[in-house]
Amino acid sequence: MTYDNIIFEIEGGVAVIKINRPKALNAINPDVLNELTDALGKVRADSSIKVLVLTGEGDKAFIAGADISHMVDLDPLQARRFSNRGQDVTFLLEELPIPVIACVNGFALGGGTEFAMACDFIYASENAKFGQPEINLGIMPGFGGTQRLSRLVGKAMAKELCLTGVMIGAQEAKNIGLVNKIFPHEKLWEETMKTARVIASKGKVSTRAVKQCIDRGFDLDLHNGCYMEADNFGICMASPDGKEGMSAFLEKRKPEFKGELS
Ligand code: DAK
Repeated sequence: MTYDNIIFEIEGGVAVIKINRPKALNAINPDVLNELTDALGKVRADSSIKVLVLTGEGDKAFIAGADISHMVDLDPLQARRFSNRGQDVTFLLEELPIPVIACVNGFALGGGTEFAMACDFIYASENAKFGQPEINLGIMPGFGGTQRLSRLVGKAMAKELCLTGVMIGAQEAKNIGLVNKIFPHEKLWEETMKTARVIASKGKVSTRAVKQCIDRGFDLDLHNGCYMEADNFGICMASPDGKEGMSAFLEKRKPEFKGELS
């Protein structure tokens, strides 16, 4: 598939997907969803990719939401299908076996906040703005916003944001636990890639195990979560990367992780 609405690049072990509709502030339409689905399939299938960064093209927006000009004419069944397709993309992002960083370089509204929340963590420019403004359009979040926001920032804060539709800046988003780190706008890309490369230098078996244990364990009780952690710990210990990492420490050298399971 050729891409007209996203840019997909691989640099070392880091894949980058940029939503590429800067004139519409990277709003999401069905073409964007199709292309994202295709690119995420490629990311999943390419074992050389260790980390994914999701961002928006241009200086102004990560994603300013679902494309309102597309949504305005949808009937209820088409709207449900559009919502399902957007939600499918959030699950593809969330369930990738590699870590995904959202690099939020401007507006992340509606579907933009929702896509960012489906990533493993968010780095934001000090110009970034987050929000669930669907209520201002007479609709509601449709790409998982009511569900992921409440899990990330608590029910009361999620309700306030979804019910008022207000935009919040990067600092407030960090204060409520939505954003991990804020950078000056011109440093955001460099800092995001720095972290992406750090994670890409680790063993893929252990990065996958950490992501899965935190995600899958979150909805479990502590005992079952810890049981799953012990199983994954065993897999890491049995992997060549586990042997390599510990041998390298004892031999006082840098480890060379291969990311193989056996
Ligand atoms: N959709 C389509 N076009 C958009 C857009 C959007 N979400 N956001 C911006 N644009 C377009 C503008 O129309 C404008 O196009 P031209 O007039 O130049 O052709 C261009 O991008 C530049 O925008 P502005 O001129 O408005 O730029 P400003 O700097 O003045 O304002 C802004 C920036 C981000 C504050 C403003 O554009 C804005 O308020 N945009 C809308 C933000 C928004 O409401 N986002 C949430 C969208 S709703 C569901 C499925 C999904 C969803 C809900 C339900 N189901 C199917 C049930 C999700 C919904 C959403 O995400």
